[in-house]
Amino acid sequence: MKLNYLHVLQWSFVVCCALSISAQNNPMSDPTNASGWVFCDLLSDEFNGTSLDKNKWWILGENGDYRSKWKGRAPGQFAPQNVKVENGNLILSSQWEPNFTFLNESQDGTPYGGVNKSHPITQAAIISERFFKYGYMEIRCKLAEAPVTGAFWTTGYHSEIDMVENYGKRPIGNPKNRPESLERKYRTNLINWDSESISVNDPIKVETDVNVRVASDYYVYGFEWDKDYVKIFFNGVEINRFTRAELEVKDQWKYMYPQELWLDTEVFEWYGLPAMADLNVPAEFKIDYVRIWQKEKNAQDFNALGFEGPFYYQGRSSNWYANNTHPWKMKNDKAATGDLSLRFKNTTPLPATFTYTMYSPYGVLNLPTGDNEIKMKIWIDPNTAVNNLRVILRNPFKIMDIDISGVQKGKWVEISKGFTRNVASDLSITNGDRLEIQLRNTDVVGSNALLYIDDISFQKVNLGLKTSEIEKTSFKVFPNPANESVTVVSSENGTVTIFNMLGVAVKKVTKNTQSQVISVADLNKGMYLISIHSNTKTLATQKLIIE
Ligand SMILES: [Ca+2]
Ligand SMILES: [Ca+2]
Repeated sequence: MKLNYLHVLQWSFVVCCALSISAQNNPMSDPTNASGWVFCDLLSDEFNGTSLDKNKWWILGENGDYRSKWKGRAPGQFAPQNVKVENGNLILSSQWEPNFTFLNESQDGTPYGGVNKSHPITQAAIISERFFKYGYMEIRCKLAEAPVTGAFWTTGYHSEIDMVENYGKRPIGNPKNRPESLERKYRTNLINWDSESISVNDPIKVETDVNVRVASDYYVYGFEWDKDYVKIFFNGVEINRFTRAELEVKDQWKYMYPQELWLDTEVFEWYGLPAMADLNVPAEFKIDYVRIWQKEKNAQDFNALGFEGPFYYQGRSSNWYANNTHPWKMKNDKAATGDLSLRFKNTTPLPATFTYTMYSPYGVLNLPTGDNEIKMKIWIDPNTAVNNLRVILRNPFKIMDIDISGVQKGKWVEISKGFTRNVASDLSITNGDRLEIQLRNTDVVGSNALLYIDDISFQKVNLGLKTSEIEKTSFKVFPNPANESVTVVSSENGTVTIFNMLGVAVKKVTKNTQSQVISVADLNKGMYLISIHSNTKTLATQKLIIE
C-alpha cells in the first residue's frame, strides 16, 4: 500500500514538472530568464477559456458575498455580472445600471449608486484564492476608454501594493480639468496600514508618463517584489525602483507579508466621476494575462500557526485579525521560527480595563473529539509581568487559561495545555471553530507588556483514552518548509524516516522524546515524505519540503 502511494506520488510529480516546464513563459523584463524565475501556475492565468477559473479566483459580490472585503469605490460597486472571460481576455466592465439593486450603505460617506442613485455605476473585481510572498508579477492589459481605473494590486497583512492603478479617459466635459497626461500615467502606490507605523498615512506614490494613452492598446506592466527592493517595468523596461534600505529609514517598508492578488476597476471622484454618456456602452478593462514568477514557490502552504502567513483552508486563504489599534500584531522583529511571530506590545500605558484578542478566521480549526493538547512558544520580556494567557476555541466553545506566571523570561519557552472536547470542530466558514488568543487587564501586572508567541500546534494526546483512539494519533512537523532542521512532535516514539520522491529512505533517526529535532541541512531542496514507525504501527506519512 505504501509503495503504491509513493509510486503514484512519484509519477504525479514527474507529470507536474513536465506541465510546468511546457507552460513556462519568461518575464518580458528577463526574456532569457537569467534570474532563474519559476513560473507559478497557482496564481497565473492566460484567461483563454470561456469562464473564470474558480479554483484560482473569487468574484467579489458573487452570491452577495464580499467576504468582508472592499466592495468598490462608491458610488461604484463591484457586481458579479461585470466579470467575463471571452476571446482570450478577462473583461472587467463598468456599467451605468439604474435598475441594479445597490447595497444600502456608504463608503467614505458616499452611498453605493450615488446620492439618490445619481451615479448607478456597477464595476468589477476578482481576487486570488491564494497568497504568495515575493515574485515578479506581469499583466498584459488594455485600460477601459472611460473615466474609470483599471488596477492590478495586492493586499496582505497591514499592507497593500498597487502595482498598476491607471486611469483610462477623462470624463466627458472634463469637469475636474485634470491634465490630459493623466491618460498616459503608469501609477503605482505602496500603502502601509500598520497603525503604529510613522508612515501609516504616507504612501509611496509613483506616476510615470509612458507617452502612450494607457487605453489606446494592450501594454505589459511588470512589478518585481523582492525582500530587499521593488522594481517597476513598462513593456519589459525598468522605469522605477525603491530599495528596502531607503524605505526603512522612513519606516515605509511593510512588504514582508504574503499578499493576495486583485484585478478591479473603480471610479475616483477626484479625477471626475463618469456621467451616463461616458458609460453608454459598458467600459471594458481587458486583461490578456496575469503571470507570476517566483524565485522560491510559496503560493499556498504558509505556516499560519507560526504566523508566517494566512491560513489556506477549504479552498480559500484568510489571515489572522486583531483590531488595528490593539497591541496584537504580526511582526518580523522576533520569531522562534521563520520570519514572523505574534507580538503583544503596548506603545502607550495599558488602560485600566481591557480585553485584547487576536482571532484566526472561522473554520480553520479542524480538531477531533477527545483529548487534545495545544502547544506554543512564548517569549516574555524581562520587564513584563504577565500571569495568564487566555486561549479560546470558538465552536464548540472552550476557554482555556494557561498559567504563564512562572515562565522564564527573555527566552523562547514552550507552553502547553491539555483539553478535552466531546464534539469535533465545526468547519463553517462563517461561524465555525477558530482560535482566539487573548490578554485581559487581569492577566497583566502593571501597565506595560511585551511578549511574543510563535509555532502554535495542536495534537491528539493520550490522557487516558482507549487504544483505538491512540491509533489515530498523527504527528506534527514544523517548520515546513524547512531548511536547517525540523521538529517532529508526537506522543509516539520510534524511527523517523525521510523518503525522497523516488521512495528511497534518505534519513533515519531514532525518536525518543516527544519533540525530536532532526537536522535536514544535508538534504537537497525539494519535496520529501516523512513518517514515524514504532514497534506496533506506522503513523500517517506527511509531505516535507526542504528549501
Ligand atoms: Ca489571453
Ligand atoms: Ca514564525
